[in-house]
Amino acid sequence: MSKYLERVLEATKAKNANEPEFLQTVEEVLTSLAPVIEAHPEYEKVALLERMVEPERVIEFRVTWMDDNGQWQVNRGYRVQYNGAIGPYKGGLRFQSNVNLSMIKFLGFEQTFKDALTTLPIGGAKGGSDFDPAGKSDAEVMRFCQAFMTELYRHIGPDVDVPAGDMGVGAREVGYLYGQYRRIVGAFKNGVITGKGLPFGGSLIRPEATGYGAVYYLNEVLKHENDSIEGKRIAISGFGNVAWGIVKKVAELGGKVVTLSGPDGYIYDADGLVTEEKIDYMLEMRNSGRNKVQDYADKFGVPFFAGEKPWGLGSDKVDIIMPSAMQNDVHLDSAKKIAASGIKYYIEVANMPTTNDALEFLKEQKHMIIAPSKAVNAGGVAVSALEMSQNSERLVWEAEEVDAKLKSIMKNIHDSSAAAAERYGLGYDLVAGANIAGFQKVADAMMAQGVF
Ligand code: 2IT
Repeated sequence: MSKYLERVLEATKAKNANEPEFLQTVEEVLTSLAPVIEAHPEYEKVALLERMVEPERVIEFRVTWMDDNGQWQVNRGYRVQYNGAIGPYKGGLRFQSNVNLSMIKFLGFEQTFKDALTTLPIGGAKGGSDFDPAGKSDAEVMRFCQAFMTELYRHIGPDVDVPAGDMGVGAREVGYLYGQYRRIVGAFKNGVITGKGLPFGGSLIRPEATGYGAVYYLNEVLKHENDSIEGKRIAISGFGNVAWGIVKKVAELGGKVVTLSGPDGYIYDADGLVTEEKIDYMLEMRNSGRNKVQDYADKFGVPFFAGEKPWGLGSDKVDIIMPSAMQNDVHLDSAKKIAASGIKYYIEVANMPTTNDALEFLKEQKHMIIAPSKAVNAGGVAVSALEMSQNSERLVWEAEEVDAKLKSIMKNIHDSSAAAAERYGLGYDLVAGANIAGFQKVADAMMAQGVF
């Protein structure tokens, strides 16, 4: 590692010592950039890395709303506008009780490189609140979203910053957020937020996009290995929107997802989630707000493993692993089980689902192929960018058109990541390749625009 890279990494650690998740992603990304920084001594003079790790702007605000008992509640809201070199800031909002600045900064940093990888003109941002919609009434969620947007509206706009959903922010929340924006501003403003409902500027395929995109990316990996998805058994975690998209596309292509997980444990369905009834039941489970995957086991009579994650299954049961739930879902002990199982494909889907030591360990396994989330899950934000295009054109594209674009974007992300790694003599290293390809585009844009 070059002296410059080392110095920036150490300084970032010292400056953000109380932000562990943020430091985790900075360390992961910067470490894999070593050969690029070596090849570009001109970056040091203009403090490129120092500028890249520092968000352009952090907005933190109070959100006051009234609960159903007439009691006022106060939450904290965030929007981190990380890097706008490539286009308007773009990234989701996460509503969950554990949201803090470290989490939003980690997600915003990742988002910057992910958005660059899509090749579409979008910068990186993330936002959210420590408000948890689970267990709240519909009216409470609406009042919270209205209060949140009453502050956020002044910081966003179609040429400035275009938010979307993330965990805890689905179609319902996006609707309420957009409604309040429209009430305040009194104009469509090209939709201003993506993931909208179809009647008011939403894009076909956006709900499916993250999951579909992940499977399209997986397909490119399998093609590279002269392999196919036909008959493959896939273990995923989570059972939310992203998991649903994966399950649907995998079933359509002749594979089968055999696990789902929730905070309560995981289910194993040897027949696979391949029927319409099972796939639709995922939506029911999510909409129930119970947040229990055991409901699936009870309904379909399959085994449920309380308090466990689906990472202990052997290669007699699973061919591909796709962590699709949340950050730091796979620790070193799970990584060791996965490596020992002989399973070949480890395809990250959720943002930063693997701890750094676990990821390092998995990358060392010669029999395995590891794909990184910032590439694999980029289909979601890519279709968000397509929603922005449709909104600015005042058109709605057909599902087939959006899907075809999504497919070609995912292929491009895979191919450009593989090529970037090749260029630096790293072989088929999709993790380093995604970091390098994403970084290079952001770096080129920042270099071209001068120092500020
Ligand atoms: O992590 C992500 O890429 C998202 N939550 C989607 C962001 C977006 O703008 O669609």
